Amino acid sequence: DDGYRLWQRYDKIEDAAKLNGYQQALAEVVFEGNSPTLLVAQKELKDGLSGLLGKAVPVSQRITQAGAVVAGTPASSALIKSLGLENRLKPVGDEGYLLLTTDINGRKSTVIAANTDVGVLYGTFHFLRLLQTHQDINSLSVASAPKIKHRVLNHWDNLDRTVERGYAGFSLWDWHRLPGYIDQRYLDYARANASIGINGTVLTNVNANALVLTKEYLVKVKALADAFRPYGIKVYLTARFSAPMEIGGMKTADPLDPQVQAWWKEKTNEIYSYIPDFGGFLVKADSEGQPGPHNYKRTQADGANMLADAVAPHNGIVMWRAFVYSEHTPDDRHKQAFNEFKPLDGKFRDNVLVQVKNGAIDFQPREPFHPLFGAMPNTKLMMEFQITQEYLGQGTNLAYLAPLYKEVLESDTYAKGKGSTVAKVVDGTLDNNKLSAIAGVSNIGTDRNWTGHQFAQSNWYTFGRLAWDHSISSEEIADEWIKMTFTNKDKFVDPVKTMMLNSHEAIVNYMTPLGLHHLMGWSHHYGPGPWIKDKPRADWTSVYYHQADENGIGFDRTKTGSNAVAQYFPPVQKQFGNIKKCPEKYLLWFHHVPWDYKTNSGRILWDELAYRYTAGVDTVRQMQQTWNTVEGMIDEERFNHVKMLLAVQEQEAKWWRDACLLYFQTFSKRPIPQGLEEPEHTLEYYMQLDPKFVPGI
Ligand code: BDP
Repeated sequence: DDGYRLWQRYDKIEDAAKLNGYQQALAEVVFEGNSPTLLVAQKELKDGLSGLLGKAVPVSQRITQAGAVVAGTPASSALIKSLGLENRLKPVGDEGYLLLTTDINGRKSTVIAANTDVGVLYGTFHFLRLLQTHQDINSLSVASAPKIKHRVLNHWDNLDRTVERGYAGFSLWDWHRLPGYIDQRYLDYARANASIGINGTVLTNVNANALVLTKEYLVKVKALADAFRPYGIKVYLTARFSAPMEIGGMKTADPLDPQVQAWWKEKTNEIYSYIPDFGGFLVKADSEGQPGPHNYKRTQADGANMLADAVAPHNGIVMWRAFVYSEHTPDDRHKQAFNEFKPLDGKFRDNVLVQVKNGAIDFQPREPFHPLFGAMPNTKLMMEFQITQEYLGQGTNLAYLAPLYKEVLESDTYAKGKGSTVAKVVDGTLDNNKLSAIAGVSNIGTDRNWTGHQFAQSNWYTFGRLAWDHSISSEEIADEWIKMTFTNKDKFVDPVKTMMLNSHEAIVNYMTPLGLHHLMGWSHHYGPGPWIKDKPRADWTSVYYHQADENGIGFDRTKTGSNAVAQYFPPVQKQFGNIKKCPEKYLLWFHHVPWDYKTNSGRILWDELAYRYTAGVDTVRQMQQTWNTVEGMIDEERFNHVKMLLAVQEQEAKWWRDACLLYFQTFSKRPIPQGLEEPEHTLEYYMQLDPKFVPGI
């Protein structure tokens, strides 16, 4: 089994009692209506039930026996309309659904009802998930609606099909064969997204190429949009700020120039002529070499509003990234986005969302939440998570990311007093915004199993599930995913769940424990590079972030240092800014701490660092042992795939530990604590493994 089917496996249920119960309860599918979306839902239900129950389940237009699964909207189905569900349907809105067990003319039936066709599709996937995870379906009374409106994947895909920070092959979008050739994979992709409620996809890299906005490409984009539409997925594009010059022949891209504004309006109208439900634009401006309003001494709001005005007549949105920082600004990189955006609060149009990364630096294994969350009450802020594992071991490491996402979403900003969580900022409830969004930088590519590492599928799954409902726990999501992806057997589910739940912390430990960050190899970000220094940009080096010297280690972001803590609300400031109160996981993020500082464990900082690095490696070894115990419970191909990658991960974890400890030891001048493994090689050995570090290369 190569993993292509993701979590959408409808193999016959093995547990005989469960199977029997479901077979009794589910006899036929009753479906009226034939919109493209309803047809997709109908097929899903028929295929899903037939597969899981191991018998052909017929589809009919009306109920012929007990055990009917009736799906539809009051508009598409007279039967659903006759159930009088209006009051219950109202609160679930235009994407939610109801799953109900009810009697229809004396026959026990299951109802999947929604206000819209896509709601029916989402309800269908939920219902199938219940069966895939062996839940009781005898007295269903479920009402579900997404907490966030736009749940969007960001593909960092280039037009030449390379994927920036992609570790799972090439881009799915085969521009060469589009628009004529619709690869089955596009439909499978859309179906997988729909199954977890993802309703938007940005096809192109934030480091944008204006060519995608030319007619030649727009007809290809249209073909993709047409393929995705039945699955409830809207297409978005990245807009290169300088496009009016690059493809429009203009001399400027100044957002306040009426001709530039007119160009974007016309371009946008053209896009909508191909794709009437085009979602809008995502923009990276004034960051890492991308052009932007700064080039014309304009603000981020000027830039965003120009595009917002162009898409507004079509109900489009603009997702304007807050990832703006510059090597010419002497200030701590942590502070720059806040300083740039906070003064613009209230200046953005209604259809602009400012897209903020979860932390202020850059998708590190762990970051405290970005101080912009809660700080712009008059602006819609959306979350950007990274699903692809740029800084989390890339294609070889098993990292289940629900705990990372949850930690950020549950962080309290104190913007409006206690309980003002990041999640409430993002879902719009804190500031009463109807327009809300969340983005995940995709980890999907042409690899047969889509994500490279089999377990990386769980992060795609998690992103969708949390985008729909951020209150679901990491445990629940892992539980569902394991059961759907592998098996329901407890002997597999329980240990593998533990392994997943520990995996993120393990990586934090062996890469960047105690709040360390950005120690990865230069530019590629693979493997340890704590020694990186003397590069054209200080804020792309490691020494900038760890600040190790013979007194101690860590970035002082308190009053005595960069004072980035001042960007948080006072209760948070007081916590992060006080070395005694700062959660140890963020210690070196906010404080420069002496080597002999006593940590919570009673050990001095240097020893604690060594223990954490070692604990990370040990956890990976435990993961290997756990995995070995499940041999034979699943197919050999996926078992071996994971086993081999865990072995690679163990090597890499050790590499990280040994390299970092040896390097930091040159400052701490203390021995590796007794009882802990000595590093395998010398520091010089590890340094020369990173060819980019060798002077002259
Ligand atoms: C960094 C990546 C870089 C991206 C950038 C971004 O290293 O490839 O272009 O973020 O988010 O994490 O724009």
